[in-house]
Amino acid sequence: MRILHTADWHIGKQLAGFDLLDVQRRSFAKLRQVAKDNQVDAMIIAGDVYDRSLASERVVGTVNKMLRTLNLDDKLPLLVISGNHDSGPRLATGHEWFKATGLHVNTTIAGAFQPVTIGDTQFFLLPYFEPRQAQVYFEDDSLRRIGDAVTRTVHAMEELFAPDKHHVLVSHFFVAGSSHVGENGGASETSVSVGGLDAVPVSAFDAFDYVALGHLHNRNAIQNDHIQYAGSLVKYDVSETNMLKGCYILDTETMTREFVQIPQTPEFRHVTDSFAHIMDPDRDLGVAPDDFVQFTLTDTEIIPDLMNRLRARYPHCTGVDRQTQVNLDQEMHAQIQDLDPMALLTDFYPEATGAPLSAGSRQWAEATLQEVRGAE
Ligand SMILES: [Mn+2]
Repeated sequence: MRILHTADWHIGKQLAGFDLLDVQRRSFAKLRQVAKDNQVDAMIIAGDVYDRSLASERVVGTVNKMLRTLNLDDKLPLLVISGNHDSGPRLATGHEWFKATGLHVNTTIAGAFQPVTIGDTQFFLLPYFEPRQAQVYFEDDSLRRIGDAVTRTVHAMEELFAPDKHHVLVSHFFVAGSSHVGENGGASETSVSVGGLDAVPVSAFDAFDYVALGHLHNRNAIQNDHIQYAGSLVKYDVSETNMLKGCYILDTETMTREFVQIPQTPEFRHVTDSFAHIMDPDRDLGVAPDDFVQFTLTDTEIIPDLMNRLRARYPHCTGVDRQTQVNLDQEMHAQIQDLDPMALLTDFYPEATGAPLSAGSRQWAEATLQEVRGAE
């Protein structure tokens, strides 16, 4: 049996103020085609279907149409959970009768103990939740960390394991050891990795043959033989411009998976170059007119009306920053840290007042500094 694993659609998300709904619809159409070409038996959507819990009518209409197309037109069973961006109750509206056509939506801890069996595999749908919800569900105040809460949940699931089936978990969490690139805009490798309060240890998932995750937009965030992030359907941050987006096709007989790329149109690119090169009509930067593009300028001087000039040539320019400015700042910062306070003042005083430090002022500053140092 072949199962398509996707996640993090974030329908309704904007990019630097640009509406992405058409981009998302195009990526969805390609995803649908991948499902057809590979004759998959079901599709997993591992959370963050919506970008916001209070989505607009237009966005709700778009998501409904997408799910209906897959489920009713293509007769595809769907396994859907809520992520931290979804409103559980809103996403779950209708789930009681959606089941009739194989559209399985679960947004609660309780629902995670009603596995869905398709062919040779049992699917457990565990949505994103806060430890507080697990404390209430299990009536256990000791479940203060998400890792403990998920471990407890998985132990309870194991009691429901059918011995003659494979076991797949669909979930939406930050797994310890993942590199935290690209969720919510940050390119930063934050320190919430091993043992962090909001991280689930890899060992929590030992019981499962495959763990279909959503949440991190980098599909390579974790390297594990049976745990996989699908990555986002579309590039949502400049840190994701060099990532390949797509989905996974899981073969349940061998429990192996294969990545299928879904190119984004228009593309989202990141270009580092000088303003002159970027504006030169004869130079090919590999940016199509419709592409979203973020620039990092190598120039150091001030460029008046920068964004308007960039957008005149690149209408979908999402932002601009400077390479050199950052480096300069870092260098200056390092130099300043090494400087003696008196040397720093000798430099700073004429910059601030236009006149050099007088002998009297110097004497006074030296005496004050000595006094402060003596007190340390
Ligand atoms: Mn998420």
